[in-house]
Amino acid sequence: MERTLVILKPDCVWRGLIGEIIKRFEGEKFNVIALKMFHLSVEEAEKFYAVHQGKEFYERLTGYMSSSPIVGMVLEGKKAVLRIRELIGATDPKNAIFGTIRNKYAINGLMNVVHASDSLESASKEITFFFKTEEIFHYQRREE
Ligand code: FUP
Repeated sequence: MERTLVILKPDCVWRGLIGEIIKRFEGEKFNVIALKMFHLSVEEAEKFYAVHQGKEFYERLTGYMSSSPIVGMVLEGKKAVLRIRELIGATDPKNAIFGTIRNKYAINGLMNVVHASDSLESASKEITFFFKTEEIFHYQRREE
């Protein structure tokens, strides 16, 4: 089992897509094991996206991510990091494969509905950024 960090971005929240996107993840047998709403400060967004510091979209990205509430969650499941990245699709919706979340819902390469960790290493760092150990749970999926 792997864990990955997912953020439902401002455009997901303000368009009322929170439930829709979580439904997609749960439908693919991922368990939501932590869930919280945040309104990041610019400084927090800058820290979270520090890896992109210096890129031309950095200010736009950190300004956007701190502009309104977001939802952070930890998803658990088999090959979660890779499979969630496949489910969300390419950064720019023009390049996202048909049927992926970003292909269906993203407005553009910035307002692209979801963030998901891109490696096990970043998943671990990003989960720690948003959640304390005691805010993360574990349970078995039962279908009955
Ligand atoms: P992704 O992992 O698919 O979210 O994409 P990146 O880590 O490359 O980029 C993180 C975020 O930066 C994107 F979700 C949106 C923003 N971004 C842009 O606004 N323009 C770009 O050209 C690339 C990324």
